[in-house]
Order: sequence, then C-alpha cells, then structure tokens
Amino acid sequence: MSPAKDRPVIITCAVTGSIHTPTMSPHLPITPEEIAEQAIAAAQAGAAILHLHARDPETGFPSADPALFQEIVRRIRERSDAVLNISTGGSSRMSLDERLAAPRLIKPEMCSLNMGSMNFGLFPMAERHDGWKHAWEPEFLEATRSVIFKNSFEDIETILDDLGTGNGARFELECYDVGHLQTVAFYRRKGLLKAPLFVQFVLGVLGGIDAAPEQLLHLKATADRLLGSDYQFSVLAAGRQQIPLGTMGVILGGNVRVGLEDNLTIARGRLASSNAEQVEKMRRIIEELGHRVATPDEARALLALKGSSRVDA
Ligand code: KMH
Ligand code: ZN
Repeated sequence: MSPAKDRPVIITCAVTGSIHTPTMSPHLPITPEEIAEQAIAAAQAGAAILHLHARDPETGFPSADPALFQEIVRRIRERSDAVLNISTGGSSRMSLDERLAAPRLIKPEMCSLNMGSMNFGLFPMAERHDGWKHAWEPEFLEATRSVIFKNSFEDIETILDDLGTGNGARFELECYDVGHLQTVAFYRRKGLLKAPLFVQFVLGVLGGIDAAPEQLLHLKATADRLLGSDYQFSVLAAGRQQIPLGTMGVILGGNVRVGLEDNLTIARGRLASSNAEQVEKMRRIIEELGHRVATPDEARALLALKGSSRVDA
C-alpha cells in the first residue's frame, strides 16, 4: 500500500449543535451527561475531534451557559483524550459575547470560526413535524426566515484575537460558500490565520452552497487556488448528503465531519441511534478506501494544536 493511501483521516463528530430540536429525534443528546456520553462513544468509535455545543437540560434550547460547557468538558476529559472543539457559532439567536463566553473560559485546543454572515434557513424543517415536545421549537425554526447568522469581519477578528492569539486555539474554518474562502485567504495573508489551516467545507445549509459533488469540486479548486498547500480540508454535508459527500471528500484527500448536529439519519428515512453509529459508518468507509482514522494525537500533529494540557476548565 502506498504511503498516500495509508493516510490518517480526521473524523470530527459534531455531537448536538443548535440546528435540530428535541422532537426531531429521541437520540439527540440534550443534557451535559447525554452530550458527554455520546461524545465519548463517538471518540471510541474513531472521532479524533469532538465539536461541542450545549443545550438547556430541561428544554433542549441551545445554550451558551459556560457552566454547562464546563460540565460537558469535565465529563469528556475524565474518559477521553479526543480534541475538544468548542463552537463559537452558538446559535444565530445569541450575541457574540454569549457565543464566546464558554470558549473564552475553557481555552480549548480548537474552536469553530464561521467565515461570513449569512441566511441560515431552518424553517423548512418546521413543516416536517407536528406534536412538538416544546413550544420553542417551531418558533425557533420559523425565526430563521428573518434572523441573520452574523459573522462580520469585526466578529471574526475578535475571535481570532481573543481565542487564537490570546488563548492558542486553532480553528475549524466553517466555509458555507466559495466567497468565505476569500476571507480565509485574506486573514492568511494578514498573518492572523497561520498554516496549517483546517477548512471545513459546509454544503447543504439553506443560504449557503448546495450539497452537490460539483460544488465540492468547486470549493476544493477555489481553496487550492487561494490557499495552495497551506490548508487541509474536511467535508460537512448537512442532511442526507453527509455520508456520500464526506466519502467524496476522503477520496479527494480530505477529512470528514459527521454527527447529529449536521444530520439525524444513518440511512434514508432511518434515524441514527447515536453519534457513534455515524462515526462507525464513516470509519468503515474510510478503511474500505484503504485509509485509517487519525488518532487524537495524530490530529494534534496534523493541525499543530497546542495540546490538551493547555486547556482550562
Ligand atoms: N452547524 C454547522 C453547519 C458552529 O458551531 O460554529 C456549522 C457549525 C457552526 O458547526
Ligand atoms: Zn456547531
């Protein structure tokens, strides 16, 4: 087997997010204990990086409460050395200060960094369900008709400065459209982003690029042109293209993100029973393609992370 074939592929697992709501799946983890348990199982199944959000334990509403994040992080760190990646996106209803409260405190090895403001339409999902568990769910989804997911240049610079320069975090650069790659390249030229960059190609969000193979090729060609050899990429396809486009990403030389934040199913019309089930499926595909999954320490080396001993909390 050639060295290029036997390459470690980084699986990121995004465990709960702030997109799906409790009525949509009984398997969506809500409490810190549920989020940590599913995160640990995902890491045991092969995820090197865990992308984390928190939810109100009673209602499942997306939460920015640092105490909830601290409990999640404490529980995971007791039993796993996976790389912890704390969201700075939170949800589009939170202010930037709310979004940054937990990562400022925890000082994780990685944070997400959303590379532009955009529409982020969740409202079509409101039509697919009724008999909601919580009154906030349909209202939250409908509100995305008018709410902007705000990530201005100033917001991006605040995150780069506070969490990158200040706390030594490196970033999962969430690019929802080709234009976001120009912003990555701009901050790379300015020296605020340093190689190796970890670019997450996000396809299939309503308001961003659609989840089609041609679009993934376009994203990669654009990143190759703008970023040269300074970057590694990962593929996050929302919804049922998660595994097919993730597979294409691996074939193209990239990494992959799975998890219930981005997709609730394991096959067409069948809910995933856990995050780990999606990780296991992706791992099987990676190994069938002749690669192997990266360990957390391999991911740390590939992405030049600061190491778990320099995380607070
Ligand atoms: N929800 C994903 C589409 C973040 O947390 O900062 C992107 C995301 C954003 O994970
Ligand atoms: Zn997220």
